[in-house]
Amino acid sequence: METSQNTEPKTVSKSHNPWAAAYESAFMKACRREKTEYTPIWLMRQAGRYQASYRAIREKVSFLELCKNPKLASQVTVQAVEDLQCDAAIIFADILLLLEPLGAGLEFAKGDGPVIHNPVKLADDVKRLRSYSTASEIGYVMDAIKLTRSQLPENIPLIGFSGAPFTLASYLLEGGASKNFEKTKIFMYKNQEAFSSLMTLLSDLIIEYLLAQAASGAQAVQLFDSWVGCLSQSDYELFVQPHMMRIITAIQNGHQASNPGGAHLPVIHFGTSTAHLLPNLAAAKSDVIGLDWRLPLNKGWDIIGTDFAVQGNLDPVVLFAPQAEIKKQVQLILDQAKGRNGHIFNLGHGILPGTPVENVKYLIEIVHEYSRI
Ligand code: 1CP
Repeated sequence: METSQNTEPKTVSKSHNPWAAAYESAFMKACRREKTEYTPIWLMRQAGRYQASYRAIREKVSFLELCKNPKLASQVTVQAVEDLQCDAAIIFADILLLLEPLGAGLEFAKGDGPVIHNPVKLADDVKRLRSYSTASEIGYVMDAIKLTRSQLPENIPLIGFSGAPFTLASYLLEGGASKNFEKTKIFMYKNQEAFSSLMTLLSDLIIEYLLAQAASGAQAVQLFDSWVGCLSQSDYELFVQPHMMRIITAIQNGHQASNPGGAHLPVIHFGTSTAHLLPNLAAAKSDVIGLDWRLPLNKGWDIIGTDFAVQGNLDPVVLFAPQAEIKKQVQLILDQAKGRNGHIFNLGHGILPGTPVENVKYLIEIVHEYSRI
């Protein structure tokens, strides 16, 4: 496998620039709300258990070993794009990797999802979390990004990502996955100062991490606030929104400062069950807002307004339906987006493990075919 010799992002110049083709891709144009010849599509969790090639690799290595091996992580990332013929790659990693160097005791237990062995229970536990440098302690993600950028076709942009602080904090406080987020909310109400310190600590790491991913070759970044929809609007405003505003501003300013005159770094701000929070998400001023399927795409877009591109919003369960139903639902979403620049097709949440591969490929084909002008 070739290793990359020249992976530093460059400003767009007239001489050959390995970043120019990705910059002019349909995905990047849609992030900038420019007109595209067809609607670009990529899928959250496009690399994963629904693919036989992924399952074959996972028979040999654990999930954490896969994430920490840049060669394998890069292979899985590129394979998904080649198989699906989608319009963007997302680096293979996990939002929870950021928690491991804090001393959280991260484990992906077989069949049970993630486990945090040292959850935060008391206000003082926040003080015991160890701050660290993302470049050195999770440098394997940056290495995987460099390698992936050198392996991907030049016109396929590479998306970097991080969990957003609330969603990451929820794993630290619950000790794993949760339905009702009681431990998270009780801690947040009881220990408001410690909760704010935790959110600040995570936000600092996220900013450093996403800027390092961009410096290594990620051309857009997504913040996954998957579980923030469990909060009321007033709690979101008080406990989360200031942190999201700080993170997105710091990423955009930090990227500009290290690449004067260079390409803007689009930020995608994603959450689920956020219909009631959309004006608050918009206040953080990302470039793109990810919408789930609970609200029609056009209604979500009307709420956030025309200053944003949108990503979404097919229900992942529709991919288990007959292809005629998939086609109908895709056409509905594309019709709702018609006449506006800046739609990136995606699911409203990640691909589910048992999804039929042929339906995922069919989805991508019909999005391209039906949206082509
Ligand atoms: O092999 C396996 O069984 C591991 C399954 C798996 C995979 C393929 C996990 C465990 N993570 C991933 C990869 C992953 N996770 C990617 C890769 C890139 C791609 O999209 O192709 C990404 C972007 C994530 C992000 C992620 N991890 C999120 C945010 C998105 C979302 O789904 O809301 C979350 C919440 C996680 C935590 C996580 N990691 C893995 C699981 C099963 C979970 C969810 C646990 C839960 O329900 O709380």
